[in-house]
Amino acid sequence: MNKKTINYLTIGLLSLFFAGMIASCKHDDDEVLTPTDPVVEPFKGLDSVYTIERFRVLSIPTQLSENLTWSINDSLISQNSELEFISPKATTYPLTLKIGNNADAKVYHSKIRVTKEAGVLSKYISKVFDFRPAVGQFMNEIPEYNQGNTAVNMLQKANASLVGSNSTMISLGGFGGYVVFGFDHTIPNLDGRDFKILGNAFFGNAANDPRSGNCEPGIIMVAYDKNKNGKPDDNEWYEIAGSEYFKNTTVKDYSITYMKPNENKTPVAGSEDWQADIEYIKWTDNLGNTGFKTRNVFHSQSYYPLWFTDASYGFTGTRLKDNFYDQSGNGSYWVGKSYEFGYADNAPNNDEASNIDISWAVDRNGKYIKLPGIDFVKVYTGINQEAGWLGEVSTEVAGAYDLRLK
Ligand SMILES: [Ca+2]
Ligand SMILES: [Ca+2]
Ligand SMILES: [Ca+2]
Repeated sequence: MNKKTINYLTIGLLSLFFAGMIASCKHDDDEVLTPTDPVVEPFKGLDSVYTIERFRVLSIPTQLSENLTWSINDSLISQNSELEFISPKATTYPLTLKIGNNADAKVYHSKIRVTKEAGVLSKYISKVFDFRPAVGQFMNEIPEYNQGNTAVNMLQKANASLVGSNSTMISLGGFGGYVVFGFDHTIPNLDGRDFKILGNAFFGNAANDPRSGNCEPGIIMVAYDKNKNGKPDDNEWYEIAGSEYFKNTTVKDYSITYMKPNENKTPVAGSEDWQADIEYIKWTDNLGNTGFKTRNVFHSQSYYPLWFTDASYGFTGTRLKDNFYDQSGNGSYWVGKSYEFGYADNAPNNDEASNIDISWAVDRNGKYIKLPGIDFVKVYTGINQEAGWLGEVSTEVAGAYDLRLK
């Protein structure tokens, strides 16, 4: 290699280097400037055909403010400026869009071709995004905490528990404790109930009310991945308005704070001279109440998530009326009443009450919102109650599945 060649090479490499720098600068600019939502062209009529896989949402934005009527055959399917269409069936639908009112309405025709998906879809949970439990008697046990585990490790364990068809149970602890999970497709919102959340609820054989027993209702929130970025964003969440939502016994925006306990202030948990610790974990709420989560004789490990290092932590959400009561009158037989519909871990897994209709979703003002489907679910414990010797009421989640994907 002569000197000239080396010079050319150097210049070439330098040019590449600068080109690379420019490219990377440009890339950075792009990242800053890229809008979250795609730019929408002005409406120029419908395409002759749209193609989408089943269990995916097809969006046809028009940006029009006139009266719109989207229909398939004779069925009206939407009156929004943006059509969001999803189908569980691979078939072709004739689509009609009518713009404006009767006499001078413009009518456009198209087709939506729904194809079978390329890969294999799972009807079960595909990913757990977040796990932040409250304090409770199953804390650090399901899933199991090992010395040195971090929040990342515990999230992996929640994934190992909940993903797929062989899911096992995790406990969310007392009020507010939550888990967030998602699916590998959009669960369509069709007529009736669309998905099921599994728990460990059962009705008591000796309960006077046949729909009472081990029912520990959890609030359900749902999110449709509107911006299609593969994760739930804050503005995509809606609460499922269960049977108690509109009652004045339900407290919205209830906040609770749990204080880390001094594990050494009583005799060693489980030892001979140890009694149930009735002043174990102090809590305060935004209504001015304060109380203690007790430690019972059945569970001697710490009830405070040991991977949380803060001296206190808290939650805000919808609080349901206490549902456990002492049927025996002497403290020996406590049962929890199942609420009618719309909660997790509130009825046996084979009961219709464990199935959820996406149409029950409401916005922050309690107004029903029509979602085409959902990609993510959040469940949190909706009760703040100590049920005698049973301890705190805590929602368990043991999986979930799409009722539409067969
Ligand atoms: Ca539905
Ligand atoms: Ca999103
Ligand atoms: Ca339970």
